Amino acid sequence: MLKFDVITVFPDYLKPLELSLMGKAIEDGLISVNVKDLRDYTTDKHQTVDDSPYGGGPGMVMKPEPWGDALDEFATAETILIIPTPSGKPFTQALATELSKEKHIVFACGRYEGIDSRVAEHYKTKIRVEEVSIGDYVLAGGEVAVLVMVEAIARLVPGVLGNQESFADDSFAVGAMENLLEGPIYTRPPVWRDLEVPQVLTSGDHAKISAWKHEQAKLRTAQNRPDLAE
Ligand code: 6GU
Repeated sequence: MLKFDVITVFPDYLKPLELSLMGKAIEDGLISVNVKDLRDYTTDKHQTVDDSPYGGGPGMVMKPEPWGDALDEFATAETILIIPTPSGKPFTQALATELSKEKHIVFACGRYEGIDSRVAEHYKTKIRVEEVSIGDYVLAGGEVAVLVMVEAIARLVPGVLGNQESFADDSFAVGAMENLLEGPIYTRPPVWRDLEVPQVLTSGDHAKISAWKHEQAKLRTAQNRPDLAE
């Protein structure tokens, strides 16, 4: 059982995790997802979570005190704290695989310009803390990044996917097809709008099919991700 806790000022943003594959994994007791409102840890009448940045600059910074009170409640010695931020290290399939083997992951969702840096600094002295980005673009807050990360991590938990082979040849899967994008895929009918399924796939020659798939994966990688192609 992998437990996810998500702390956010927009709990409803995480509702999609109740659906589909994630909803089924929760129902099956393979993962749990608990969402907590950061404002429950404020002490003033207006439930203030942000303030202007020291040193000037645009926007607002999330105050450390509510985060400290919330994280003290959720973090144990076994917890990995993930802080989504565009200035974090890249979220990759390798990191997702590593995190899928953990017991407890807490996500601290920043809004505005982010969370006072002392929060990460403090918890780094106590537990494993990772500041993580899902890509080179800027979102309005960490919530959507958490949807992405929870789904990527949870589908790697044994039993979440019906067929354990379903992720063996994912693009980026650590192992056989490392750093190759998946090539094209087909199903019935054999001809659709004059387009035929590549004949090799109906040949029954599994060695030939394997070689073709690998070739296609290399072509697609060169086309779409020249940075990955050697
Ligand atoms: Cl994790 N958070 C935000 N706010 N923006 C992002 C991101 C995370 N990853 C890429 N852009």
